[in-house]
Amino acid sequence: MVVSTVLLVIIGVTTTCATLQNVAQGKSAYMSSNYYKWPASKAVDGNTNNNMNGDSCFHTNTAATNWWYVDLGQNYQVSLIEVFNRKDCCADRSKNIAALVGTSLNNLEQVKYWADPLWDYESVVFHPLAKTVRYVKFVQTANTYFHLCEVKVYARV
Ligand SMILES: [Ca+2]
Repeated sequence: MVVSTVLLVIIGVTTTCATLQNVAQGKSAYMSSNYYKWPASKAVDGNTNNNMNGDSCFHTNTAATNWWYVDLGQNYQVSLIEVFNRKDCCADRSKNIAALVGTSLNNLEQVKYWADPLWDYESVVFHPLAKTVRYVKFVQTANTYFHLCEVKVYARV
């Protein structure tokens, strides 16, 4: 009886635990301008290679304000956003960056602001309560180029 009760508990836990999955990978991404051969899609190609010559980071032109966003295609219950900065050089350009999320591009909520340059890896955590998100956008006001190598958005699926 004890064994069967334990088994039932284990089965119950297993079936109610949804797995977190990166729902940004391969989705449509957009940015304020495109520099050379590094479009917005490079930050959702599933590759965290942080060397620009690895061709897996996006890169805008220089501007007072630059932005990048991904459209997840539908609303998800997002628990975690991971950001991978460029590391081969110029990582300090990635500063004065606001992270915004929401279900409409016209009504995004700022959930983080990095005034100082990003580390190699940064994250935004929505735990224990996930946020309903379709768009994840970063707006950089650093009067320089904007480049990131990967953005991962984890949701229960
Ligand atoms: Ca990448």
